[in-house]
Amino acid sequence: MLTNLQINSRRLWDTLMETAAFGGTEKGGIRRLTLTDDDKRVRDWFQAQCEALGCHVAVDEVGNMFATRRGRNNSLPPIAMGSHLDTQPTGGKFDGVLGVLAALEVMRTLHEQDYETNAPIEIVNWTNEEGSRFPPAMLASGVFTGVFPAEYAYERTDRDGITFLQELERIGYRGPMKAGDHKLSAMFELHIEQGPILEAESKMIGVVTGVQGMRWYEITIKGQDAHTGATPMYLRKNALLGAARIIEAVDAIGQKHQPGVATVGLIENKPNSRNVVPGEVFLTVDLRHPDENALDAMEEELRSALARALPALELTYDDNKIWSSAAVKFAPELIDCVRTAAAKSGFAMRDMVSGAGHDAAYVARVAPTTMIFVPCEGGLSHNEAEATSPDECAAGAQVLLDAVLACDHMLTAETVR
Ligand code: HGY
Ligand code: MN
Ligand code: MN
Repeated sequence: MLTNLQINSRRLWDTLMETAAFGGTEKGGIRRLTLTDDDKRVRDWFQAQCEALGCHVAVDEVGNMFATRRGRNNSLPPIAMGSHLDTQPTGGKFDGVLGVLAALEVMRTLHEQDYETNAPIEIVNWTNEEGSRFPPAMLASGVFTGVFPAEYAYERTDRDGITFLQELERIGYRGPMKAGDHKLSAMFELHIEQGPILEAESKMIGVVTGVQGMRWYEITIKGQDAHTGATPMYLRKNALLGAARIIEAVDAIGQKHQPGVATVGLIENKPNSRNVVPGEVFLTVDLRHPDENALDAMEEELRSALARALPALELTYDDNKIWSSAAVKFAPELIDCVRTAAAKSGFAMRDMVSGAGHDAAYVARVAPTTMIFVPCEGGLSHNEAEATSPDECAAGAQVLLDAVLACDHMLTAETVR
C-alpha cells in the first residue's frame, strides 16, 4: 500500500536553512539552548507553520509540543514523528532539527496532496533532548514516559542556578496538558547518524534497531586553594591534578571497553586563577555501551579509579550518578516499515544501534517506536561544522513519509480485523 507521494526536497532544505537563523552562529552552527529566547522563537515559528497546515498544536506541562493532523479514524492515537529543536552550545544545523523539520515536510506534503490517512498523524518537538543546559538528556520525553516526575524536571538548574520551571514559564511554554496523558500509536524519529558508519559504507539509510545504554555522573573533587609561589610541591592538595588523573582513567576505561565510550565533557576549575593551586574541581563523566553488563563493569572501574587516584593526592571527592538510561530495542514491526520505505526508494540501508541518545529511547517505553538515520559528513556532530546534504535530508524525509504511511496501513488492517 505504498503511495507515490513525494516530499519536496528544495522546500525541506530551504526550511532547514531558514530556521538555522534562530540561534545561528558565525561558524554556521546553531546555539539554541533549551528554553532560551531562541528556543522560544523557533517554537513560535514551528507552531505557526503547523497551524497553517490545519494541525492542532497542544503543549504539555514540560513544554513538549504535539502538532496533530486529523485522519479518518480519530479514535486512534496519532502516529507521531518526533525529535527536538534544542541544540548543544556549539551545535549543528541538523541534530534534532532534521527530524522535526522533515516531519513538517511530511505534513506539508500530505496537506498539499490532500491525502487522508486513517490514523491522525502528529509531529512532536520534545523539550530539552540535549540535557546540556538542564541535565539529564531526554528530560521531557522522560517525564512524558514516566521516567521522571514533572517536579524533578522543574527543579533542574543550569550552571547559573536558574531552574527549568523558571525558564519554561518565562518563554510561555508550560502547557496545560499533563505529560503522558496524550497517547501515541507509534513514533518514528528521523535523525542524522552523528557517527561515521553510513558514510563509510556508502549507505543512505540507517535502520536503527535500538539505542545503547548511557550513564552520567557528576564528580566534585576537593583539595585546598594555595599560593602557587609559596606552596612547596609536597604540601599541595591540587584538585585539578586529581581531575587530570580521572580524565586519563575515564579515557582508559573507554579504550578498554570498546565499542563502549567514556568521556569527561564538562569541567569547572575553582578558583581558576593562574596563581592559585586549584582547591576544587567539578567534572562530568559520560559512559555508554550497548550491553548493560559492560556498563556495570565500566562504572565499577570508574569508582575504583576515583578511590585509587584521589586520596593518594590528599584529595576528597563525591561522585553522584545523576542519570542512567538502559539499552533499548525498537519495535520490529516499525523497523519493517522503515525497511519497506527505504526499499521503495531503492536506498542502500543497513541495520545499526544508535551511539547517541534520543527521545525515541524513552518513547519506546510507552509506544512502538523506531528511528531512521541518514549520514552526516565525517560522522561529525555536536559541532558547528555538522553537515549533511540536501539529498540525504530528502532521502530521510521520503523514508519517514513512506514508513509512516506503511504504519498507518498496518494499523488500519489491524483495526479492521
Ligand atoms: O547525549 C546524547 O547522546 C544526545 O545528543 N543528547
Ligand atoms: Mn539529537
Ligand atoms: Mn545531540
